[in-house]
Amino acid sequence: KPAPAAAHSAEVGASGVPTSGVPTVEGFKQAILRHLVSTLARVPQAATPHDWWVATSLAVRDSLHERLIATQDRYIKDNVRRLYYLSMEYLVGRLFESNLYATGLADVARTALAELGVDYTQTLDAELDMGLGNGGLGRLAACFFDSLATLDYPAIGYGMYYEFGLFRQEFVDAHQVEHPDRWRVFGSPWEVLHSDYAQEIPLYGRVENHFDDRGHSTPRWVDTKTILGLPHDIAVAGYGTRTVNLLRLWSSHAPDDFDLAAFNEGSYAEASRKKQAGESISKVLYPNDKTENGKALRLVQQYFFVACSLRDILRRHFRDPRNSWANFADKAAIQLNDTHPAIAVVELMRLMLDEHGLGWDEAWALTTLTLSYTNHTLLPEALETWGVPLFERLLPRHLQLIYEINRRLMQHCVAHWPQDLEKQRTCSIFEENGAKSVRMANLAVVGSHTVNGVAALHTELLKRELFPEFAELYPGKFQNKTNGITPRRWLLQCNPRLAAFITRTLGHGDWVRDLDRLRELEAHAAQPDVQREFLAIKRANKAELADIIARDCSGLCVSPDALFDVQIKRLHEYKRQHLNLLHILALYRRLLQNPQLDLVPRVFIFAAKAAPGYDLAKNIIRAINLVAARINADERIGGKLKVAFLPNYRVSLAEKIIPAADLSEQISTAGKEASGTGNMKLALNGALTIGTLDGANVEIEEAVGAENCFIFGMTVDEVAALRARGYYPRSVYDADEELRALVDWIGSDFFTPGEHAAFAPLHHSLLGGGDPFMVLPDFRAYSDAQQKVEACYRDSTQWAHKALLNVARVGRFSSDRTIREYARDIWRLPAVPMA
Ligand code: B1N
Repeated sequence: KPAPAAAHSAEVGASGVPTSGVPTVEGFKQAILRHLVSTLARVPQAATPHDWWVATSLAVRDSLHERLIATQDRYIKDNVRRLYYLSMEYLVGRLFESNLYATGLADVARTALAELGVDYTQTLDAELDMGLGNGGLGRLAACFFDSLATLDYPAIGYGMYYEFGLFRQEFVDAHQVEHPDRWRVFGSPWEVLHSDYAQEIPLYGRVENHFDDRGHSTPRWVDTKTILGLPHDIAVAGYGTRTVNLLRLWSSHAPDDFDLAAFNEGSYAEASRKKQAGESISKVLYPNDKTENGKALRLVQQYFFVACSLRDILRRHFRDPRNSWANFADKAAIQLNDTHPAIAVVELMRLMLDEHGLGWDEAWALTTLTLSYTNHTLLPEALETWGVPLFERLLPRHLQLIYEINRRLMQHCVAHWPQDLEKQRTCSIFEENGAKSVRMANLAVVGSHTVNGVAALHTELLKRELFPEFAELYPGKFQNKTNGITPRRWLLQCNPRLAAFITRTLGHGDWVRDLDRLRELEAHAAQPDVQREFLAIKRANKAELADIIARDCSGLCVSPDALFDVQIKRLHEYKRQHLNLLHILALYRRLLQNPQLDLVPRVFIFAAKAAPGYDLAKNIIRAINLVAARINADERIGGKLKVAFLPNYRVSLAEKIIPAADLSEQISTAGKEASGTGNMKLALNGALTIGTLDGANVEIEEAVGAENCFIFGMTVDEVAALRARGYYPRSVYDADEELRALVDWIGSDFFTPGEHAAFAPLHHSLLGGGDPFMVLPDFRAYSDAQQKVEACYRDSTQWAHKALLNVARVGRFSSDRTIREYARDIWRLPAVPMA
């Protein structure tokens, strides 16, 4: 739609985005005021920050939706091939600024709000994070959608519209306390509901055989209960392009007749109970990053959102008279984000066989031509399995189909390994140790044309350790796609000082859409004025973070001149926050023993949520909090060490910590972290990495150079060798006097006067519990690497040089690169640029 001439201008804004058709400041002010009055019924004088945020967001959404319609019209007209991304998690964070940047409205909005007398920062801080994910996996999906739109790939992201996202975390007496995240109780300005695309999803019931007049039987799924799925659409705009894609997130409801029947029988309570049961499916995100607990509701969630999504995909396909089953696999690529949507393999088969009358071979060919699967973890406890009885009760027809898929798979295996029962058993979709269960990973591998890992090392281990039989059975099915991060959110938006500096130094802002161009910084990295400016920017960012620390950590005062040592990620034993803690204790103890010790002042910054049922992780949080309290209050160490555990880690907090980090802690046990993406975000913002050879750290070291990061510790092979020899933490403990003192210290009541054995679970896991993640054997190497960090940091010129080289050399970790590779190698997806 052409914009009214008076309210719009065609020009290039200061942020470098073409703004043709973008409102002028005056036009945008009018739009904000119009939404304030007509949508919110508020006069400007009475408007709260939340009101301004909603009104401004709606004004931005006006441009977003115009482009969304244009994009979707084009896709429909050209009957384009689309990517359908199925993910249970989208960790989007805030949308206000990313939508401003993407629509080219950033400068206009700043000026407009200023002229209205409204504080910009307060306005964007009024937005609650859209926290529909646990961590890296969900955030990856969000970064991918930024890149998909930016690169003009037609894509729809399907997922769940949880009423409650990941819990809000508080510390009470150093304990983690969880609160529900009511992120959308007041509605979301970004959401649009299209009730005409609602879906009815059957569940439970039983399978009956129906016989035709010639005695042929066909199975029918009968006596099912019905759940209603409503699609909530969120526009995702590309940066520097007019493409706007969709996230379509489903909420669950009881169908109307549910209430009505019971209501008419005079049983209102029963009616409302059923209504609640219908709504419970999309109520809350499971907060168990990587521990599957076989809960029925989780499987119902998975099936519900997959069933809604596949029906929506088929509806769209068959709406076009040019389409049929013959070209289905040409028009749709469906990506499974881990095994969470793996039931799609079976549901797609069921739809084709039972509802569209296709034969098995054709249905299976179409299914496996369409689906592909990303594996995100090797941890055995994260591999999803569902008990057969549960499956039988929830999805009886699907269970039958899995039996048939497995029967054919086993035929294939027997033909391939006639003598090797063990290999046949390993490939089976059914696990038969005692209670029988369905292995979703095997189902996903068998039902997909491509399986990918998320970093080079992880993909190698995937082929070598997790799926060696499948790698042999299906050579060529496995690929690597190293993760990436969007440079829009993780540099341009979160670090405006560094972003502007890079643009000034390079003489262009092209790096925002082509991150490899950061390489041009290398030529400037040795210049003293460039280094000075980089350090000044880092210091300014650290000063801002210091204010947040004071606000969120009960007034804790930290100096922006100290080294900011940052570990921010989910709390997990394999990520080894407790290794970091041991090092903090080592420094503290060295200082107590020698108060004159010349130590570089450090602020240790943590942020991490623990799964609510993960007791050891919660004990580690408590230990860090209580050690922090003791150290922060100890005047003997002259403020040389501070420990800040920021509560409620989330995307919007990461955006404030990452620009202020000097050192990036990536210290997982080798072989356990599939990739990591925080490692990429921190390096991109000029933090040096201290890390193990795990996940994408390996590729980060390759990219930035071994001399520009601090790699330490056992390799995957060394971990395996030690385990094979027999690892006894006691022997490491006995051999290292300092380490022994530190472990004993944790076991003592020193940090919890009056409370006995507060850290007993942590202490036990390190020693008596066998130290499953090999913290002790990596401690000395870690401590030595930390001393190198310290020496390097004293020479600020050298430090700035290395940091700048990190920024210059991590361009390949842009999710734009990742998405181009998926589009080329897995999805065969052409870009469709909007004119
Ligand atoms: O996925 C990220 C990787 O960068 C991380 O290394 C990896 O740990 C993370 C079950 C998961 N793997 N598995 C999960 C999340 C939720 C859940 O319910 C598993 N998350 C990862 C992106 O590739």
